[in-house]
Amino acid sequence: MPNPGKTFYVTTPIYYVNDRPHIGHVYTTTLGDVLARYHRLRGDEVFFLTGTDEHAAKVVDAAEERGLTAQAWADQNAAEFEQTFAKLSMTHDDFIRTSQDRHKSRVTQYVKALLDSGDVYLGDYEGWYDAGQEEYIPDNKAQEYDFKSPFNGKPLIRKTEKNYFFRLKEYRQALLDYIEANPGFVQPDSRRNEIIARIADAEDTPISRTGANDWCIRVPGDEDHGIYVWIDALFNYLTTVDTDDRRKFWPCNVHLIAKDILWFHGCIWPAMLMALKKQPGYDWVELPTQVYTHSFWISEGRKMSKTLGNFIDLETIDQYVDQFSLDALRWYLSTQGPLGSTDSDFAKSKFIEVYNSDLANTVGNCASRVTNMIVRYFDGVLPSPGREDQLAKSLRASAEGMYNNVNAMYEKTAIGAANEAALEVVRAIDNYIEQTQPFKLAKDDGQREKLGAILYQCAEALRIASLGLYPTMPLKIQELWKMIDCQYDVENGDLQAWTKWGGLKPGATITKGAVLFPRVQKD
Ligand code: ME8
Repeated sequence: MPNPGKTFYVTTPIYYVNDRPHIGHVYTTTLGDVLARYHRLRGDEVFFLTGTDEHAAKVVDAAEERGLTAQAWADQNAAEFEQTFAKLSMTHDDFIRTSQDRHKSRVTQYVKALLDSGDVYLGDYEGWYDAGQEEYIPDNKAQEYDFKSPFNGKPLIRKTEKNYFFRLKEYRQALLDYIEANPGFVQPDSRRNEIIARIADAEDTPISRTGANDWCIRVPGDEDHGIYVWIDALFNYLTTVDTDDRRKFWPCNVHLIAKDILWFHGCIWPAMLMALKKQPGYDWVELPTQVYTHSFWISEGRKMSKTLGNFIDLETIDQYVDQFSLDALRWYLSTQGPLGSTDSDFAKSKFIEVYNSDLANTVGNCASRVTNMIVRYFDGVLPSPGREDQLAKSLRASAEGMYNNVNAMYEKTAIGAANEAALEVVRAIDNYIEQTQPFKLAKDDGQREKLGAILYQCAEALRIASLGLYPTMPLKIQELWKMIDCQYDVENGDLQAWTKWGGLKPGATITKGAVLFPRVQKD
């Protein structure tokens, strides 16, 4: 392993089991998968976590409506998330469910430690609650929202109850100092500014609910209170790796989330970790390196909604995979998605445009051209590189520069830009072919050596580009590797060494293979 001791831990939110998986869940998990694959390819030891958030009050209601126990309903729906992610070739290393004992016992320990230290205390709550989001809303925010949920428009509920509170207010300054000292902690920058503004008036926050039924983790030592679902849920990131063989993965490198849950991840979560870290036995609990907050997918220009019928659900996702391939879907999500602070539109016409221009006409076309010419002119035996002229040198420089460019982008979670940096190399090959016109040289026997050198350079640059594209398009790139006689141990990679010029050896067997991305007509 080229990066001994270097670990990379990436998480997605754990999804509510009441919903069926949709494009939003698939999006965040795809981003996690791309990062995980990239870091494995680099040689890091990776832990990629996703899962389900199960102790929401609405789970009990939904189960009752169906005459099921909450556990049975959660089992059924968690299985759907697991099956969906398996079908989409996600490579998570674990799938945490908050109803599992391994999670419940650890959460009980953490909350006990916070009760013992006085960071959690019993008090009275009177205020607003967004039942759909399972979220307590401060008075000023409730007013701003006109007492309706900003997410589903339903009226906020007035709650008066005895609650355990976390002393969030005491951590205000420490949080602000931490965020200032670590500008990469909340990304992108616009979200960092948003969270700084909100932390400035953070109040102590409820972490329990009363009237709890059996569907919760109890507050230790108090049978009347269940731990508030959000507090239970946030701890998943820690419970899953709080074992002797996994503690090395902490602190988490990237928590991937969307803007709807920034408050919990950018404020409450780090504050709870700060509190826990002070307790005996928890000095290893550092803060996560980054909370990366993407925006939302909308669909065909409008907010996704079941009533509008523009929801990108599992059936629609399947159709895209059948028509364009899974890797094409991953490409669209990774390069056109809402990684920044604006929402992105999932629209069929745009999908086809991007598919044709990036995949059919660029990656796929370049792979076909290069392999076809080597098969046609050299019987599929890779020729020798020969001498490099100026044009060849510049192609080589583009390929050799890719690793640093791609790496710098992945370090910033700029997944779209990382893909663009790899695609640049493919474009450089296309340019090189336009400039050197190998199909013309092929007509002249006296130019065989030159023709061979050009095709070697194209194939070698294509190999390097393919490594940069692999994390996003693992299946198609593996097909391409078969065509150019390459094999890589992608689980234990050495990307830096593999992207050095000269990996392809003259004499290698090049085959045509199937067209990677057939062109699609816009109808
Ligand atoms: O909030 N576009 O779960 P959840 C992009 N259980 N991403 C979207 C999206 C959209 N339109 N809609 C949803 C919860 N997502 C809690 C999390 S974590 C400790 C607990 C994605 O099922 C995005 O990642 O409502 C968002 O943050 C997440 O799904 C919310 O999933």
